[in-house]
Amino acid sequence: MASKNQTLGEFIIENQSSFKYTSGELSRLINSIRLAAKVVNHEVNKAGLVDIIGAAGDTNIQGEDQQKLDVYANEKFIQTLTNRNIVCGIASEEEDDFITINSQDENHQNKYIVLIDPLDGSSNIDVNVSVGTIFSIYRRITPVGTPVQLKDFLQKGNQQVAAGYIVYGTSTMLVYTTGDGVNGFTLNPAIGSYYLSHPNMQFPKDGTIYSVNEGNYIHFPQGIKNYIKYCQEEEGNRPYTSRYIGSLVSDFHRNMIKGGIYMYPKSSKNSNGKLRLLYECNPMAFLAEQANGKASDGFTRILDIEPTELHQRAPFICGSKNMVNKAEEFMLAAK
Ligand code: AHM
Ligand code: MG
Repeated sequence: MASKNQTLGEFIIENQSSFKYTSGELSRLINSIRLAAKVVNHEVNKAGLVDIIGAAGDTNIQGEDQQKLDVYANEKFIQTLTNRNIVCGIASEEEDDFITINSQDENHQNKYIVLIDPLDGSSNIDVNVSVGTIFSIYRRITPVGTPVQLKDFLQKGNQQVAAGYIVYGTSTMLVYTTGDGVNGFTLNPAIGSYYLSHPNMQFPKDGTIYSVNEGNYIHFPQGIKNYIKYCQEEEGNRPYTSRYIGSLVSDFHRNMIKGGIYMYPKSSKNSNGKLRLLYECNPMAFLAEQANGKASDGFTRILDIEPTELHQRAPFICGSKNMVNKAEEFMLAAK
């Protein structure tokens, strides 16, 4: 039984048997993400000291080159997942191609692949605004013991076995699902452990927050323009509140707790929007559905989209079910 003073480590062990493929491998995988996240968190927290300890591109006191935080986070996650030998492949928003692990070793039996956006919203770092890490886990479809192939990574989102994010905010939280609801853990930095602080997270069915970069309004499809006007009309619980951090993880996290909708639609400038289907939309869509919310590209369920390339983009509308349904109605009406 989940209790609020439970650590993430205890929670993983206790819930391992409720996962449909009980090999312990997935638990070990989530454990390594938790570990890498702690290291990245430590670095992100120091970002404000950049004038004192040196900016990216400088050399620090040990003679090491200072890295940009997104490059650092990318390396940390890849290193941790590779060194612990628990995955057979990794794809990252920061890498052009996927990484094959242990392709030389015929004995390696690893079944899982990870897709990761190591530091999402990184333009917010310099101004001390929350950023996040997003991860998505699948079972490979090619035979165990052979090198992974592109098709292992191009699975539909509905095949995910786990997904989650870390939000480096006023506190650091790890929120994840293995297909059995969504649980949130808060890092106690004094002890270095994550504690279950938000068991069984749920999107309220309705909400009063809309999150969209309205600066792009002129470029949006008519359906989105109409929906934004609807959000701003005076009627019932409207006008809604506008809140846009520009960090997907933080906007999503707030909307899941308070009730709201996040939109990154296509525009006349970007025909598929900005967000990446595999690293951003799919994991957030899986979390949303597991938390009783909804995610759509305006017409189609995100998790049913057939990926064709690693860095593919998709329009993304995600949040409280009734709000996403309403936005879809507007999209359909203006089609
Ligand atoms: P990134 O992967 O380059 O950080 O871009 C993703 C981020 C999201 O976190 C955020 O919601 C969005 O880009 C903001 O984009 P914009 O500045 O165009 O509104
Ligand atoms: Mg990103």
